[in-house]
Amino acid sequence: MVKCSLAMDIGASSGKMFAGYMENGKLNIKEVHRFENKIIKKDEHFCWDLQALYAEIVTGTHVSRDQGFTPKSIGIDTWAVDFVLLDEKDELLTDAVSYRDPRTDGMMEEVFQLISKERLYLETGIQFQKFNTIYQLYYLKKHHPEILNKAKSFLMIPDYLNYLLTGKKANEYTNATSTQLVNAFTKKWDKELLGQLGINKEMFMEIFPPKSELGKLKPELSSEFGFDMQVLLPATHDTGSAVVSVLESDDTIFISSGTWSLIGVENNFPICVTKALDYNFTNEGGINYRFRFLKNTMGLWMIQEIKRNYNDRYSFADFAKMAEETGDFHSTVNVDDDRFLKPKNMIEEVQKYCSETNQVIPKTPGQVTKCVFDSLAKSYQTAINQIEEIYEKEFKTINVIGGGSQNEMLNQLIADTTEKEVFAGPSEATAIGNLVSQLIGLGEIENLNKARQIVKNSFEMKVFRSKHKTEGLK
Ligand code: LFR
Repeated sequence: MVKCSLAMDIGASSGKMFAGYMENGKLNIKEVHRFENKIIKKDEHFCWDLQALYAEIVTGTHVSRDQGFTPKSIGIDTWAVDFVLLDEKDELLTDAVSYRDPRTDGMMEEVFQLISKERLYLETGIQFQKFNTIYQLYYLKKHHPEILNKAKSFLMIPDYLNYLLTGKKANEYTNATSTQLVNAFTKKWDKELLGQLGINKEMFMEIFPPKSELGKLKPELSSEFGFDMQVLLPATHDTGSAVVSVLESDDTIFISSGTWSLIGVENNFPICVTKALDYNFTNEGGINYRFRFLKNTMGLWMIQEIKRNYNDRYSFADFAKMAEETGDFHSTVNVDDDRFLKPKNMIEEVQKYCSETNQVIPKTPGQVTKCVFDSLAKSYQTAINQIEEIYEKEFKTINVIGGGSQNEMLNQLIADTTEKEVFAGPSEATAIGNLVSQLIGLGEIENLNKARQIVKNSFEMKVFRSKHKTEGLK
């Protein structure tokens, strides 16, 4: 039996469990379980199926044991902003409504009537997205005050899954910052903001930073598994865990590429200058109270939806190949337009956009995906220009991490568009970041710096250089 830690990394489209352990100074990871995650419709709302996700955590833990691992600890990360509310008996008062549900339409503007945009930004450092928790809670306040009145505990998705494992209720720091309700300087719930919104402050739990030990499994679970393990907090916001795996360098911009593309740099302090507000950059809380200064831009969600709209006839690799073979096709869309958040049919939405903007309408699967890839690269370029403008400096390299880093066509396109050197990998950055945070918590890795060196030495990276630059050198 190999002693390990388990990382449960749940994204919007799939969940994966990895067993990780150190061997000869390197981190080994093994995928032990994988499953699909998707949004389901419940009472007119788009929701996540939390009971199914919990069942997958239990299954994955059993499987890890069957594959010869003895887990010492487990850490869970998921997407951000979504939550559930519990009543005084710790029963669920709400479904886990997805951030893609239109219930928050118009809520941001209503909140701005109570608290100015500038003040919200100066205190929280968080970018404005209509689905942030603050606007979801405001929707409840407006349309279902009876639910908010009964709520005794506010738990975000990983907090709730941790609660099911341990019986302990706590809010984890990195994910809590995505609510836009945590003060960027005190790192605590901003009671003044909550007061102004008229939202019950008492339901928020104590905030614990990554690397904290939450507790052991509930007795019934440890007897079911036949072993006990610690539930440790990684950065429970997946992007927070992913960025633990980036190259430590002052010259590098990261792109965490998955359902979303998160483009930015890491700092020791939040940057809340006017330009950052104008460009809608965020300062999300990270491990060791670092801040991710980044822009949330559209990611592979559009491709995931296009794949679904073609009835899963093609794989992601097929799409990349077809796009590459498409050749001369140059229509692009503004990927960050809200119309692409949850359209009825992504292919039709892309076609409609091209038609409305008098461009050639993409018809074949290759044309549709080439249009999306080109548009993504264009949006990355804009975000990078904005970072360089705010920093008043040029960054030399880009580190693409996450599942999207396996898309060689997109990597090359990023290198060609930005004329920067692109380092691609690790593709499992989130699970790796989750694991090394646990290992720091357990005292098996000294600190974050050491963890980043270990990641760099343990996983391969591919380099992509601009074709224009290379041709210029010949
Ligand atoms: C990525 C991510 C982003 C967050 C979005 C919605 O998976 O966590 O960081 O803005 O999902 O929660």
